[in-house]
Amino acid sequence: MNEQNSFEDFYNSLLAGDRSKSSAIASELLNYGISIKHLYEKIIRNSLYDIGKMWAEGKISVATEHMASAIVEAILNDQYPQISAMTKNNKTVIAACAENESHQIGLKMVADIFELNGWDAIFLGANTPKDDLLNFMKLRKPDALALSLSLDFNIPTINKTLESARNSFPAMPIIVGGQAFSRFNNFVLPDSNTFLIKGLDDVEQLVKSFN
Ligand code: B12
Repeated sequence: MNEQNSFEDFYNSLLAGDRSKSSAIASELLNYGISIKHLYEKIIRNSLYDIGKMWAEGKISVATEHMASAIVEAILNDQYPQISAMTKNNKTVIAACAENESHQIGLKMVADIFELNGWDAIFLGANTPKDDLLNFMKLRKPDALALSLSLDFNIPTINKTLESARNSFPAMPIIVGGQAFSRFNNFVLPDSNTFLIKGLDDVEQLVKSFN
């Protein structure tokens, strides 16, 4: 297997809207023995980052970007049977994007890493209103909360969510991540049980420390 060729084939098949070829490349890579984390970051995430650049430069349309992200979401969902087949540890994480945040693919990858490590991940996805999230958490009593943010101008919004979650759940681990935090360098973690994590290796390491 040549990883660079696989990356280029995957990227091109996303741009062409070829769902079956994109899906076949992902399956071949997993059959070849690469890990889910590697597939997610080196092939899928990096393809979307390049697609984001093309979109920002006006070289591809919004429609093409939507098509590519829809194919990616389908491929992530296709992985669920192997991801959830682990022994469960009776722990639950709630995974949500902050209010006004529509970028949910990275968060879905994070939820899958929790699942791979025996957790149940309740994936709420994009644009989760703060009060609804809090009410849902009170109902489901999770063991951890994972919050994702891609847009740096949404930092004040996530701060309000963090404050409310911490008031209601004083000891619960809260994990935040997403591209907003690499662009906004002044983010201050509110307490020692809130973790700012960049990539899936670090997510897995942290999750293992909770098990
Ligand atoms: C697809 C996409 C969309 C889709 C999202 C669809 C979906 N279902 O998620 C849609 C069309 C909704 C969208 C909308 C917009 N988008 Co957009 N989008 C993208 C694109 C191309 C890919 C996003 C993605 O999935 N990346 C791949 C994932 C896997 O990467 P990731 O999110 O970084 O996740 C990784 C880590 O960050 C981390 N992580 C992520 N979340 C979490 C959470 C936790 C707890 C942890 C620990 C880790 C973690 O783990 C992941 C694996 O490594 C990006 C380009 C890019 N650079 O990403 C632009 C991009 C993010 N979008 C951008 C913009 C500007 C917008 C819009 C404002 C455009 C507009 N004018 O309407 C809107 C905003 C809507 C909103 N309110 O949120 C800009 C943001 C620029 C900035 N400075 O903030 C980008 C960078 C494009 C660009 N080059 O300009 N977008």
